[in-house]
Amino acid sequence: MEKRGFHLRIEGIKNDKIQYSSGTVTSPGWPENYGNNEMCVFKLNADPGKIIKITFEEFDVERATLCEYDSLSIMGRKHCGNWSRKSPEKEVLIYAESTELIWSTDGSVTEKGFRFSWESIDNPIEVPSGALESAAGFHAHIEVNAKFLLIKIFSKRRGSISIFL
Ligand SMILES: [Ca+2]
Repeated sequence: MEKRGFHLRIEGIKNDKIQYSSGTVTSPGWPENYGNNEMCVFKLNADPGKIIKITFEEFDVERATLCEYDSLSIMGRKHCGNWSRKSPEKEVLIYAESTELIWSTDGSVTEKGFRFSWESIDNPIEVPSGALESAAGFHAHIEVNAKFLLIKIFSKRRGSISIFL
């Protein structure tokens, strides 16, 4: 057992792959099936201030209920199967400048594996200041309309509207 553990650790160090800005990542041995007892880390580093967009082209990894045999971990979540519930979405956004994907396989049954490309993109959640200003304008507009509406209700119901004022 000790020998096996040592073997795995050496493979992990040997197979660490680091990419910057954009790239393509495949499972070991691609386009042939991946192997048994594999362990490697893919470290993706986006351009400064950007986030990571992954687009899967292929995903076929030994299926298991909890992906306990073979898996590709993205953001700490294990993925396996062949475009099944346990597989990743075709497009995955990682809201961070860098991430580590961990590939791990057990001692039997191999499949085709995976292939994806990735790129650095602007964070779509960040709202430009111009849009924020119009959002503030929209808010003021709504408030004016709401007051107008309350006045109309008030004039229809007479004194019964005091809770609004
Ligand atoms: Ca396997």
